[in-house]
Amino acid sequence: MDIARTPSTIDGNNQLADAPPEPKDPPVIRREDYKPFPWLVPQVELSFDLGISKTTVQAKLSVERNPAANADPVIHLNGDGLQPLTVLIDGEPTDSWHMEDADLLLSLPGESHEVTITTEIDPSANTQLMGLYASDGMLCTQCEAEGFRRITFFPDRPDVLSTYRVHMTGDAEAFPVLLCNGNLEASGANDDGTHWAEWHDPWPKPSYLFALVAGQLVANTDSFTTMNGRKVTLNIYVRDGDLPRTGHAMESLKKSMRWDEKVFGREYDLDLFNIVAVSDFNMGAMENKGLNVFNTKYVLADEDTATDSDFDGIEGVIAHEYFHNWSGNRVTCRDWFQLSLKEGFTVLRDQLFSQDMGSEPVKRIEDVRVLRGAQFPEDSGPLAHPIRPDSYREISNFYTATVYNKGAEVIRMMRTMVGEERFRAATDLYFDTHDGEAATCEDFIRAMEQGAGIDLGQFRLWYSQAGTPKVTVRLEHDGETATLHLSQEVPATPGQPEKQPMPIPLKLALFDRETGKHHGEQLVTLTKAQDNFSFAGFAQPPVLSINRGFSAPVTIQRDTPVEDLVFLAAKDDDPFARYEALQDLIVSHLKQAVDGALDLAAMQSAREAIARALGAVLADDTLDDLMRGELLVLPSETYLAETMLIADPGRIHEERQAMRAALGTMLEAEFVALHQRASAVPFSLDAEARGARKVKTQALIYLAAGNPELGKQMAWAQYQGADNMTDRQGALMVLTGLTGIERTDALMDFYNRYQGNALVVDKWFALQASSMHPACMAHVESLAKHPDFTLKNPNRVRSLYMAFAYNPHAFHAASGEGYKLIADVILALDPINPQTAARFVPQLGRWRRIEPGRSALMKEQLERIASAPELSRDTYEQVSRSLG
Ligand code: 0A1
Ligand code: ZN
Repeated sequence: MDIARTPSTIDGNNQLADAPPEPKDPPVIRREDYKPFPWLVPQVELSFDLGISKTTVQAKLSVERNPAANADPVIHLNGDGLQPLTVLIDGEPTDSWHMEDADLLLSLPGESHEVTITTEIDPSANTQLMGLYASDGMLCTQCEAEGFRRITFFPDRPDVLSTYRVHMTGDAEAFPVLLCNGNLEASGANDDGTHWAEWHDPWPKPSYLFALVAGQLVANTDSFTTMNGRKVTLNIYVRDGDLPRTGHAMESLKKSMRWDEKVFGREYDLDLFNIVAVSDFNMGAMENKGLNVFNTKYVLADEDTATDSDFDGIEGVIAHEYFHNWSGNRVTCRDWFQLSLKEGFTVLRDQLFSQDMGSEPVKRIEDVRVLRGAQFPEDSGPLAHPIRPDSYREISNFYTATVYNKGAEVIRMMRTMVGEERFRAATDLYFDTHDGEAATCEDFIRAMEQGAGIDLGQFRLWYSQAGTPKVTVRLEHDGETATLHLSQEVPATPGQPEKQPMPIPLKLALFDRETGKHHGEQLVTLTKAQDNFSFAGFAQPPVLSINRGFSAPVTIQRDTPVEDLVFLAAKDDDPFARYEALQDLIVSHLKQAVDGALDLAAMQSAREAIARALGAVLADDTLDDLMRGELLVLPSETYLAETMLIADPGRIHEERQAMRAALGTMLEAEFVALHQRASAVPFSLDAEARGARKVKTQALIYLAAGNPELGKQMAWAQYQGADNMTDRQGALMVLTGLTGIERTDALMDFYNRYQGNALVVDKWFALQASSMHPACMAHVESLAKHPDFTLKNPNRVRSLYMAFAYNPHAFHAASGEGYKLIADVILALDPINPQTAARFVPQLGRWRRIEPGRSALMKEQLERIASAPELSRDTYEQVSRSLG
């Protein structure tokens, strides 16, 4: 049972209260109902007596009436699964409190008081990993969004800001390291084998940014001197044996700190910045003030155990959490509906950082791929919501690609419209104006308007309307003039049947066919449902390149002539547009193929055109290999399905694989040559060597599809000769999709080599669960019985089951067994870790967009979950929205 819904049985007079009926429907929280909290809590003193299975918490809150709110003599303190052991007002025991569900309500007679409450928790029983929990013998916390109420009773909402003083005591052997937010002010040993530490965080913060860690940890220590000369000690705490794998994270942290000073003028504000890596964590990482807690996946890396993309992931997540120190911590959110205020902005900041650290176009393509693969499907399904949602039942369900990634795109559009300089002026104004406050998206927009001098009246629709706008494009040519006809439609989404036109900034260029050149990129903003834009001086019809750099998160509908796509794929000077043309060429062909609209001859000639375009990519020596590798990646099956009203995942898989095989055959010699050339580049972490590794595995993927025997031989050779994880994993991925002894041998070798390294064993599970092998489902079923598998560790659960759920050919098996398997996982995981369980629901929630046979089977599984007697709020909300 979800503890949050456990009826309360005690009140302040220690009498048994009537248990209220179990709420069938968890309540809906609405944005429009926001009210400031009647009490301020300027200071908090916490005292922890730490133990793995019993931790005692004493919380002393100084509270005073909030002059900006309606007075209320009762202070409402949230709790989740807690019982108060003692309640004191101004040091005196009181019985003027009672429980309301899981919360504690306390009557306060005066204007200001000191409230002291003692609670006791069992971290070892906390499998949700929210609040204080045990991981591998250490204790750590996760408080965003509503975990603090599982530690002590508190107004657990982001607009209540307090300074924290924390005293922690624990066994010196079990917990030699005691960490909390802010600065360590004192520490010492007791006679009984325990020791203690006292931490003080001078910056007022909401409870979701509280963190505490206690355990046997070692640190990689370094330092950073800020632009104004503050010397900051940096620590990355890990398990003893992991220290040699923290170097990349530390370098990433120092780069992030320097970059935020240079690009956003943001300086770090404490003398200490600590990061702790834990292996049990629901998400990627958490930006707690001065004490970031990270999933080990986003800290630990070396060339033997991490791929190039793992290295990039670490750099990006370290930056993301560090950047939150300003966008999130110094300026926080008023309420959880404003989540995109900190997340959308921080994702944009980390994207811009990664663009600057590596290849700008490659990073842009990757980010757009994520948006299309994860956010577009969300925006077109039953879980669609605006980047600033209007309601929720469980806020954990709104840490979504929409709030994060579309949120970043929305701010990126503002930046595109005003330019970098004015954007910086606006972000400076935002930080200056709202420093120390709990702000709203509206505050951000207003700072943007004032600081950058732009009217965002209509643009606000991007915050309130869900759905990916569809822009239809037609180019007409008459005499000397080219006329662009644009129209837009924002699709209906749940709760939003009618939509208004939004401002859509589109970067475009018109190319002269003869010279292959254009007269400069332009920005047009479509603000109406329909509009025309004329361009003079074109004696011949130009070739249109539109939504360059993906300037707006929309889909473009256009019947672009194949020769124009081929032209752009070869000549566009915007690398993103070049990628896009190639993708369009492939997507439009595959859509026709899936529809059965092509006879043999048409199929052959379309594949030849694509092979020519890819051949040009292979031969183009102006491209670096990182970009070449990017251009070779085929549109995903999920994205292809998204471009169709109703998708047949089986047909999509067949046609995409058949095309890949045809390309592998037609370009066999070129791919073999590419693989040979790239294999000669020695290992290093520079762009050239990384590019070489990327194209090497891409070549193997095509070769394995076209000529499995050759692909197998080459992959096996790459596997055996690999001196780094990128090559080894790439080869193993290809082998895992094939049959034969090499597959078995390589998988066994990989497991034996890395047994005991949890992050690499995760890869081993994930490779098999995401493989192209026809028996993937059977493999997953048997891996679930592997001694290394557990439902208790979110990384392991994701490596097996999330990989499977996002492996279309396996998940969408026509028999429906894939759906059943995921529904079983949801039901088994829900009582253990509801947050992670609920994250599987969206895949089943796609049922309305899938062909009727499978659709019915998906819905059936959703209904089976819905009828389970006790569902968490998390899963209940996702399932009911998916069926609604
Ligand atoms: N604020 C974090 C994300 C995060 C959210 C909830 C968590 O609880 C399970 C953990 C992390 C970020 O954006 O990185
Ligand atoms: Zn974040």
